[in-house]
Amino acid sequence: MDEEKKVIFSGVQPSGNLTIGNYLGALKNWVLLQDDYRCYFSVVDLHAITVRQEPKSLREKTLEVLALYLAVGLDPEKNTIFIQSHVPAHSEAAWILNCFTYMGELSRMTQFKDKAAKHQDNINAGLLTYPVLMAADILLYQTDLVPIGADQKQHLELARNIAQRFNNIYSPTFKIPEPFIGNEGARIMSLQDPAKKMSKSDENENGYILIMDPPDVIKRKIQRAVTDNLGTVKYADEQPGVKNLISIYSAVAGMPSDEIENKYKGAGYAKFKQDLAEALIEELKPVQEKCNDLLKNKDYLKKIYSDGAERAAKVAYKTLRKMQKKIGFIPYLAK
Ligand code: AQP
Repeated sequence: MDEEKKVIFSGVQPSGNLTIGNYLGALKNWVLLQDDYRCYFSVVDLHAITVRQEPKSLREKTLEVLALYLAVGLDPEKNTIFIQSHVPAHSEAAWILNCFTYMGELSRMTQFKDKAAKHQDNINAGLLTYPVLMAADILLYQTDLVPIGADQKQHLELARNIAQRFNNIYSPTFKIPEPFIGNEGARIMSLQDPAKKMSKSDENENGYILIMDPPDVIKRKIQRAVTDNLGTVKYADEQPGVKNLISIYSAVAGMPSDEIENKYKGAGYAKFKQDLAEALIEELKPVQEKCNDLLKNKDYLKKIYSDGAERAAKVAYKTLRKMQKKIGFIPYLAK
């Protein structure tokens, strides 16, 4: 029965504390998918090291992201939840796929150009080959659908091209993944610069709200969020700061933007911001409590990621063996 479900792969990098961007754009939507799809949700630590990470912090963040997956309601029985580096097939497949990817394709990627500009002191090869590892993540599980934001479209297109190229050179090996267009995942922008995506690695902490931020911090950051001097709560491109706050409110309260506009007609920004902060605090409270409880139970988390890695590895190695065989590698274990 489960075999008939379409396969979804997605992940978050443990490159910082997760923001409400990660929550509203990814985690909250994943929970809605778990009954209808066979989902692989990975904490993609191999991806995170394309930017320098402090070892202790990377360990903590990896566990925290895992705990958040569970805290938002992802069921470890229904989904395969695992840490990417625990399944070495990802690195092995990425190396192979590197040899089927052209330099020209990689250097065209806008995310590479952005990240290279941002980390000029560390433009490592991993930053360039990041989309090949992402292709490996996706293709190893014969993924049908990948939930992606606009910024990942180019990477998924590349994964499709690599898969088609490999399939053409040898024989059908990979399923060709499609983008998943589900419930419109809100694209949350920085609270300080609404032209920029809200990012966990933003150096300005007022630009983001973390899932784990305490109530007083959430209130303060919302109060300081950039708006304008028009004074009307309106979902309009001319008011990008207010528009972003309405998107957040809408995603949290499940209320369409026109209803929010009506609710705050003539009310000014103070009341709107106050209510938004309250709504966020309420939304995040149970997630924070659950996450804190889980982080106290390291043995339980260990069991979750160990079981997850075992389940993921079975599927991933099956695809990897196929790749190796087709290429002409001599199998060394008769499995
Ligand atoms: N601002 C956002 N709005 C909506 N969705 C978002 N996502 C991230 N930021 C927003 C979604 O979260 C998932 C995982 O993201 P990621 O950690 O793998 O990488 P990212 O997109 O690069 O996220 P960050 O926070 O910006 O990380 P850093 O700062 O480390 O680069 C994806 O599904 C993404 O769409």
